[in-house]
Amino acid sequence: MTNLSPERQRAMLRRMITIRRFEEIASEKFRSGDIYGVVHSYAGEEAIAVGVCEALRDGDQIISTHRGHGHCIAKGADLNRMMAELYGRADGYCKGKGGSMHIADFSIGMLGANGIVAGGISIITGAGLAAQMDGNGAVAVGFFGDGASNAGPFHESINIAAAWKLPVIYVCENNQWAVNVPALESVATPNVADRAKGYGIPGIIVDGNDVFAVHNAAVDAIARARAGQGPTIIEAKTYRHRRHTERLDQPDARPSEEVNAWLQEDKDPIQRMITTLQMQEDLLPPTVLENLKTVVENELAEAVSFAEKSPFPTKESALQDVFAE
Ligand SMILES: Cc1ncc(C[n+]2csc(CCOP(=O)(O)OP(=O)(O)O)c2C)c(N)n1
Ligand SMILES: [Mg+2]
Repeated sequence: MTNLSPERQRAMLRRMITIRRFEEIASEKFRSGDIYGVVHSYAGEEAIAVGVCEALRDGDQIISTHRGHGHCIAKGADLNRMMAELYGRADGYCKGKGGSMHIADFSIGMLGANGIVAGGISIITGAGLAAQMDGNGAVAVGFFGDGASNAGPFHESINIAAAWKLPVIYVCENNQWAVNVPALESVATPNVADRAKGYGIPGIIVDGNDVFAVHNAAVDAIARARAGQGPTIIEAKTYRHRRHTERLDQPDARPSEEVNAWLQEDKDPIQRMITTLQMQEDLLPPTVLENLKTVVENELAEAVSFAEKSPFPTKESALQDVFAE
């Protein structure tokens, strides 16, 4: 349960639907050849980005992964510039030269998606150290996958963050697979959060498809970090709806019964939130839900049209922005 106001709950639902529709459109436009590079869909994991980011305030920072669109949207990134970047256009976040895995917006505290698995974990630990040194009360949140939790940066970063009591929240999105490798085969403990004991910090396991459970866990971990008590690992159990990437030649090793079970309404994070809201009188009348979906649809149609109208970067711009001034 939650004590969030009805307005905030509806705003969270709207963000989750925006992420889902953004991903559906990105998949479609990838298949039609309009989007270049790669696209890793966040569909099915929306409750994690939205539940956590709703607990943050301005000045807090996050870092993302190769599966980064949901984190960008949850932190308030501009949909037009995101879509234009996927389209490889000059008005995109990286002027069309980065694509899906390089979107960042420092003005909203989004330090970037990242193509290096676990690469973001050390960067966000540095952001936590900076916040501690500045004494500004800000926190830093690092999102990463189950696969990333087996890489060196996870262990090195969390060790030092725990020793120095840095204000960092490590959010493991355990979608149970790293490309085609099941977490059960590659993670030595049953839960990633169990590893927190080894660093002397709390390790919390939540249902990552329950936006309120995620939000409550984030509120507690953030309060702890702001109070100078150090980092927390939150492990959110979830599942990705689509295969690892949209690339057409990529196989999906996941058993189809397993995938189908996670696609059902009772597991879907958006449908679950809608059901919860509708159980409370007047929180989400059908007309309000329809209206909300229409607003999202219009925003995304506008983003696609913005991307389509934006020019490709010029040849001359290829070597610009390579080195810092
Ligand atoms: C350092 C590094 N090694 C390998 C890869 C290739 N790679 C891309 S995504 C991925 C799996 C990541 O799995 P996980 O962390 O669970 O995230 P998920 O894709 O499930 O969200 C791998 C191995 C990479 N990008 N970077
Ligand atoms: Mg994974």
